[in-house]
Amino acid sequence: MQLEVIGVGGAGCRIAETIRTAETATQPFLCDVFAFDTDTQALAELDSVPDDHRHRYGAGIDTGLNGNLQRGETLGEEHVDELSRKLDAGHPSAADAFLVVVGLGGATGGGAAPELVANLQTLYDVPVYVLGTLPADRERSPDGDPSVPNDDTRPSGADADGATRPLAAANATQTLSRLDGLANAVLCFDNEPWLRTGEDMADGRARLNQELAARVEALFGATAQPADESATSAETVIDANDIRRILGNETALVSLGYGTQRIESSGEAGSVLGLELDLGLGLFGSDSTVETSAAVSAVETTVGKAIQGKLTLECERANTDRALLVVGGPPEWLNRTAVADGRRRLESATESTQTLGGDAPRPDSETVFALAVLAGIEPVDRIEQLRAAAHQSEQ
Ligand SMILES: Nc1nc2c(ncn2[C@@H]2O[C@H](COP(=O)(O)OP(=O)(O)OP(=O)(O)O)[C@@H](O)[C@H]2O)c(=O)[nH]1
Ligand SMILES: [Mg+2]
Repeated sequence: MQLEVIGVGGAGCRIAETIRTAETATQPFLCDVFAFDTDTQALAELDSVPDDHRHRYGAGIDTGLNGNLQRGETLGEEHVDELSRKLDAGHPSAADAFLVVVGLGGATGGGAAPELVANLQTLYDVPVYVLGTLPADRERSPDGDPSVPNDDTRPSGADADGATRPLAAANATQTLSRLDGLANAVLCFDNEPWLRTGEDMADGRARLNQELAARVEALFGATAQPADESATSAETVIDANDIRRILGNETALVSLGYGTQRIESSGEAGSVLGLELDLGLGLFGSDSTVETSAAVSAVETTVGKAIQGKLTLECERANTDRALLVVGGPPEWLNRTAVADGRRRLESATESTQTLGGDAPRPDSETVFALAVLAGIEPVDRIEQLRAAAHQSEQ
């Protein structure tokens, strides 16, 4: 599935750029990565987005919108055609889907996303997904998290690194409502549980963005046509249609689970470090064979982490409408039975009858990974919490 990724606002642009760096040469899945912001400096701080794929918009605004969502929405309306036209510097018509990436607590990204998504829906005939981060509680005020010292020396401008964003929860819930019925699906990443104790957004965001980008790569890279034609193809291929079916068209909220396990392969055929049991007797045959139990165990472990471990948005797994499991790694580690068992495990955890599974061979990789996509997970406690916080901030 070839993706056109469009980051809008500070978080959106940084995450879009991190997705770009997570793409591998063997599993290309990106058409283009664009970065749009009202904040000159935030845009200039990006490293790898080409100049003609970055665009600053909003005359007279230079430092972002300080969380003023109403202004963000007005600007989004006024500039949506301009932003959409900027895509012509890339290959939007070649995309199988769009991914509009925003920090839902802000004003620039959150304000523009609904307009942009609606416009892309009219201009192109492919799904438009949103990838949105939910704000952390500690952004509300410096003492929102008791573990964060109240540091009066911090800048008070909402967009300054480490500053508070008292409107973040209200912005997030409003933008989510506006996206309802416009985006085909909304992939969510909840910042709060991913930050460490005492860590603020500015300190933790690079790590969070990498965690998120790894999951995005695992999902969309799984459908990539291998750059090398001779590369091993999957036993059960996941294609763009499978992803479309699971994500759906009804603005379902989507959460991603992920697990990896490093496997130590010497790179020599038939020899796998850590399997000294072989003792040179050739017990496991030749030619890059891997002991079945080791492969089964690696798949089981990563699938367990993907299903039961920390999700990008915590939810009641049994509420999931549709689910997809991708198990990837060197082909000799992708034990078919274990991969099929993994899918059944996902089916039973989600109690969903619409569950798909497939594998993603990565011949040169040194890890086995599993990615679980849970789509249609509402109601979500965290969103209700943000609604309550938004309500409180309005009083
Ligand atoms: N995961 C992640 N979240 C971020 C990052 N930067 C900001 N956020 C979150 O995104 C929200 C919005 O921040 P920005 O993206 O900077 O806001 P913006 O769209 O630029 O809007 P304004 O600055 O208000 O004009 C914040 O409240 C944070 O919750 C980031 O790099 N990664
Ligand atoms: Mg900003």
